[in-house]
Order: sequence, then structure tokens, then C-alpha cells
Amino acid sequence: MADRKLLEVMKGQNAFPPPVWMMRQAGRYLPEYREMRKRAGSFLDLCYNPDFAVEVTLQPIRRFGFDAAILFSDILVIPHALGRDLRFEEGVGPLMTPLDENDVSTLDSSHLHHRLSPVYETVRRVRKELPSETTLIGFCGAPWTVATYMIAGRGTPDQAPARLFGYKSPEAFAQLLDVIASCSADYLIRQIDAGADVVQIFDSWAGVLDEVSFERWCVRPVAEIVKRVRKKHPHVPIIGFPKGAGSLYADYRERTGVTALGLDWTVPMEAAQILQKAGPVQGNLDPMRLLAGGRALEEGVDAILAGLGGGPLIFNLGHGITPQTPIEHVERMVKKVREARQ
Ligand code: 1CP
Repeated sequence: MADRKLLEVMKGQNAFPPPVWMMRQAGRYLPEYREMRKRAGSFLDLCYNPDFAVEVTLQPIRRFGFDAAILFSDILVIPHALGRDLRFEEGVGPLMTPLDENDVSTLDSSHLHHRLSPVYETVRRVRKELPSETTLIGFCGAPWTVATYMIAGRGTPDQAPARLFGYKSPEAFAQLLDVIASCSADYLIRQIDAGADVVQIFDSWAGVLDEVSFERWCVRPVAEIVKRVRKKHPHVPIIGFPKGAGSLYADYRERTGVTALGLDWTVPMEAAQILQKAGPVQGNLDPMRLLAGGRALEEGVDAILAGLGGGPLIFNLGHGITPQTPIEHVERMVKKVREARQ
């Protein structure tokens, strides 16, 4: 495993040019993904059928030679495995029956690993098929972000339904976060058992909370997951991505104990450099720069390499790639990062 560059960075070493991968690198911007999606039928069939999921995980590695593959699945398989209904509608996204206060005690984790076993099988098969120098990243959603979808029943612009639920029913909300955290920790442990080298916790909606709620609903449950994963797998690096955490990023690293911080593109360079002094960072090109291409892309990549290339850095986007992004722009980004000289 010594040749996995991303793992060296996770130990705090500086690698230049930095390892590179992209959040949402398996997805609709790839024609081979769209083809596989059509064959699978539904999005969930894609996630739960290892034949499809392995293939889709490997597609971006074959095409671009990224330093890391990320398991193909979704953060919402956890509520689904807890017995909540879930479907993905073309052009809309995930749809679930909104969860109310009385539903919390009905969440049933007794079939969790049975239902998620195809995901573990995918991890095992991907690890076998990946080149030895490629890191395999497993993942889960952070409890707060997963809860926002369970409560609203869909994606929302400001996560108002979940914020309101948290303030009006604090006990039920705390119980909900506990259940998700405990299942997510077990889920990550099983992914690591199956061959994941690193895990990432996606907290896509961390940026809408006030300071107290951020501590209570983002930091605490993630700290619990980190503690439980470390107990079983003390040396496996954990990336935390509290998107939009702004001035609370430093606190988040300190209090959750994550190994590396995923930075969104709004983090100013000077702040990113300070965060990098305490440990590895990942990010943070604006996905719109990648979509635009040309000067916007060149200047964005240059700024990250110049500002963060001197320390432990994993080059990535500041959030997921968008479906309209031209493949040539991704090729250009990877080439530019790989050919960079200090
Ligand atoms: O129709 C399709 O093909 C569905 C599009 C799609 C894809 C490709 C969805 C629906 N999920 C995924 C895969 C996925 N989701 C991965 C695979 C690995 C990779 O990165 O290549 C990962 C890591 C996720 C994680 C995920 N799902 C997050 C966290 C990251 C982020 O982007 O913020 C979130 C919030 C979700 C929920 C979700 N699933 C799918 C959609 C469209 C959404 C977002 C809904 C919304 O707008 O709120």
C-alpha cells in the first residue's frame, strides 16, 4: 500500500503534484454512466447490484486515472436500510415519505447489514479490480445531512423542515441523529472491513446552522462516528466535509478528530492555509470553474496549487461535479494538476 499517494498525504506528508479525484466523479457527465444507468433501470438498482455498481465506480478511473475511486452508492441507503421508503426521480432527485416525531422510534436497524450487503460486496470487488496505486474511498452522509432528507422527504434549498424539527422536538431529533450516527459508524466499519482504505463523511448541509446547532447536530454526531470507527480501525484516515462551515471549519476538525478536512470553494486561501497547518486538506475548485473551462479553470487550478501545494493537499472540487460538465474540461484539469511543477 506504500505506493498509494493519497494515503501518504493523509499521514501529513507533502506530495507534489498532489493526488487528485473528484466528488461525484461517477455520474451523469459520463456517457458510459448514462448507458449503465439505463441498463440498471432505477438508480437504486445501480447502487444495490454489485455488477453495475463496480462498473460505475471504475469508469472514471479508467477514463481519467484518478488517484482515488469512490464507492458508487448514495448517502440515503442508510435511511432506506432503516425501513424508510426511497426512490429517485429523474430531474427531481431523492423522494421519501417525510418522517415525523412518532416515526423515530419505528426506525429498525435489525436488517441494516443484510440490506447493505450488496454495497460491501461492491467494495470487495472494486478493491480487487483497482490498480494497486489507487486508493478506495468509502463514504456515508453525516447524520445532520441525512436527517434533512428524511424529515423533508426531499432535497430542500435551506433545510428549513429539519431545522424546525430540531428546535420543536429536540429529544426526538437527538434520538434520530443517534440512530443515524450509530448505523453510519457500523456501515463505515463494514466498508473498511471489505477493503476501503479511507472513508469520507459528507455533511453537505452543514452551512445552514447557527453556531450552537452546528456543534450539537454536525460536530457531535460526526465525533461519535469518528470515535467508533477509530476504535475498530485506528489507522484508517477519515475525511470530514462540512460544506459551508466557514469560520467553524477549524473547530470542526478539532472536535470531530477527522484526519483531513474537505474544503468547499468559498473558503478563502488564507484560511485554507491556516487549516492546512493543522492537517491535510482536500479541495477546493469551484465546480462552476470546471464547467466553464478556459481561463476560469486554469486560474482556479493555479491558485490552489500555488496556495496549498506546499503542504498536505488532495486536489478535488469544492463540491460535486455537475452533469453538464464537458469531459475535456476534466481531462484538462487532471493534466494540469499532474504536470504541475513547484
Ligand atoms: O439519476 C442519477 O443518476 C442520480 C444522480 C446521483 C448520483 C450519481 C445521485 C442522486 N446520487 C449519486 C451518487 C452519489 N451520491 C455518490 C457516488 C460516488 C461519487 O461521488 O461518484 C456520492 C458520494 C453521493 C453522495 C450524496 N448523495 C450526497 C453528498 C454529496 C453532495 O453532493 O452533496 C448527497 C446530498 C446525496 C443525495 C442525493 N442523491 C442524488 C441526488 C441528486 C442527491 C442530492 C439531492 C439534492 O439536491 O438535495
